[in-house]
Amino acid sequence: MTEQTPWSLEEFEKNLRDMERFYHIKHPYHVMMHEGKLNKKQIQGWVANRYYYQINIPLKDAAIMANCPDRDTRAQWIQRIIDHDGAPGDMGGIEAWIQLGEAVGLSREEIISQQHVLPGVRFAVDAYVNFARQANWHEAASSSLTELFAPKIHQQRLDNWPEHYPWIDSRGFIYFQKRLSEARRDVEHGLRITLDWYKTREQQERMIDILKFKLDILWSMADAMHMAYIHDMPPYFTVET
Ligand code: AHQ
Repeated sequence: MTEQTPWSLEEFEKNLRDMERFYHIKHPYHVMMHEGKLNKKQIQGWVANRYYYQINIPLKDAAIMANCPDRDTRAQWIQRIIDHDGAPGDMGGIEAWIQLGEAVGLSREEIISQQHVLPGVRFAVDAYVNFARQANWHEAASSSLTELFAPKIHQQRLDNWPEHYPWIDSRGFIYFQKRLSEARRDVEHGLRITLDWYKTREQQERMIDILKFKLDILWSMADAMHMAYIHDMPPYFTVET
């Protein structure tokens, strides 16, 4: 088979951005959320489950740093851990997420206990962290590029939650506001690493597959929540306890 011609940088970036069609903004759970069709339990379920994703992002980013020998990359990447874990004068995204949980009526203890985390959500998040631990650090770094599409979904929440969910204390929106700028900055760095690293057509197509793997993670998390909170079919719902 003849070696296929690599995509130009413009083609490669376009093909990455075209993966937006698989983004979880299209998942019925998120569509119902943005249309104001979720009830309090369904919003609480989403916040309580996404907490598990949020506390694992710093572990994922630390795994990437542990595998990355390049000092300049690490000096930039470390900001992602600080954004979530916090620093003097900045409560951090995990604390902001707990505040979102309290704003939707969950207690701090309930959120931190992970008692609501569904097996399907846990498996998807753990798959992401384990991928970051085992993969080449460039591939793990590239997998964060689903955030190319994240500002839009954060902005949608800021735009329509106050109208659709007036019972949610606006303190809870701090997280989404934070991510708007952080995601844009992270994507700039992640895109640069990605466009510089994948040279052959085979490597470029591997990157598209990696991005699809991460999109599958986000979609699968929403699937687990949809079964449990929309169809009222949580794991073992048929089992007599
Ligand atoms: O709140 C999110 C976040 O901190 C991150 C980190 C980044 C990564 O490293 O994979 N991805 C991500 C995402 C966050 N929020 C999601 C949402 O829909 O609220 C979107 C998600 C992403 O697109 O990967």
